[in-house]
Amino acid sequence: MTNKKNLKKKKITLFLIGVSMFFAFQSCGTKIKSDAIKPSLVDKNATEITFNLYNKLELIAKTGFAIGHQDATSYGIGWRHENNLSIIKSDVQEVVGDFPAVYGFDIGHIELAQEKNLDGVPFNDMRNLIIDAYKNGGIITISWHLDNPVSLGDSWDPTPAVSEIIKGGKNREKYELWVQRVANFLNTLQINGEKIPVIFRPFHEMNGSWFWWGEGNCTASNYIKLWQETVQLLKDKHNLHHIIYAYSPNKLNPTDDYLKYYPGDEYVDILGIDIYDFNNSEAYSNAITHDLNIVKKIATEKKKLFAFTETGLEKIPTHKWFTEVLYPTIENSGISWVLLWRNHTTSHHYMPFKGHTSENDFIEFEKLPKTFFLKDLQKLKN
Ligand code: BMA
Repeated sequence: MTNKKNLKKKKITLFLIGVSMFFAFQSCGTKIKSDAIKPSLVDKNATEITFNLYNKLELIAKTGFAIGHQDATSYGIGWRHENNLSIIKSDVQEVVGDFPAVYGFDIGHIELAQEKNLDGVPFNDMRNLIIDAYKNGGIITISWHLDNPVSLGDSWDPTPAVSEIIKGGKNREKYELWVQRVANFLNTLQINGEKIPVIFRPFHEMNGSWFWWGEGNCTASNYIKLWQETVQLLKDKHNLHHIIYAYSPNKLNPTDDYLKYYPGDEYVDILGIDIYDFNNSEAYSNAITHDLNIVKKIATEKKKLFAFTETGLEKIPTHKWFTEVLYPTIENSGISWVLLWRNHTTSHHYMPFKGHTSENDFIEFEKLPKTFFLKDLQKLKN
């Protein structure tokens, strides 16, 4: 008991340090406007609240890391969101009494102008859930499992397509329409006329060969062109200025170069990495330590933030996985957030839910000093 209380106290102390730092820089420059504290983003015309989001992530990383969950409020085990904003559920909330700090969403199939994303989440509900999460102080990150523009198969259809959608490619026009649909959706994420800042993480895990934009299915130089041209379309053609761009390769194989597909400092704001535990905690921890060291070194040189953009152990069969595997491995890593993947079914989920065997371990994880959930972030708000 005493131990738990001490931990909670420590968490509060860390916050107080964070909050005083926050107010310190808020008071010396009026609201993040001073050049000294304005981060250098891909979008030089990013809105003030977008710069603020980046600063908030930086502040979080100084004392801990935000806990994220993919599709946290869209569905969980045994339930789906029912378009009623007075009932916002989350498996995380049911277990620990608090929502995650980072909310992951995926806009796969927005490019096809469909009503629902690839996992059956209606885009109208997604928009409402994003607005609600942001209103409550949550951080939004969006991935895009888009279909293959050439074969019309899904993201996992490796038919080469990148060379056909970059400038000069046969399917360029179609791709520009797809990006326009992305822009249209992102543009509708607004509160009182102000657009909600979003961390966009397209074309992830490109060093693996499972997506059509991945290793072996396109060249690195074409991948880079696709990324750069996509950013240009969103930022310069569609005038989106509420986007922070995150690059996230998958776990590095021994010969992988983290920067092989890197689109350049002018096109990336946050460096990420996706690493899953395939039922081997030791290999998993070693991979995180090894890869995050590399990401941290590069991010520090580039003066950019970094994050653990996807992770999890499917079904969480390992005893005390959160407190004894994940936490000690990332405790001193310097990441801004860690995003656990979705809770789809009892055989495909990465967060515990009420009644799951790791429920108590996750309750302990929430109490640890560096894990920031939604209420912790709310204390950071000025
Ligand atoms: C994958 C799996 C798929 C899902 C996709 C996009 O990792 O969870 O079932 O469709 O993410 O959410």
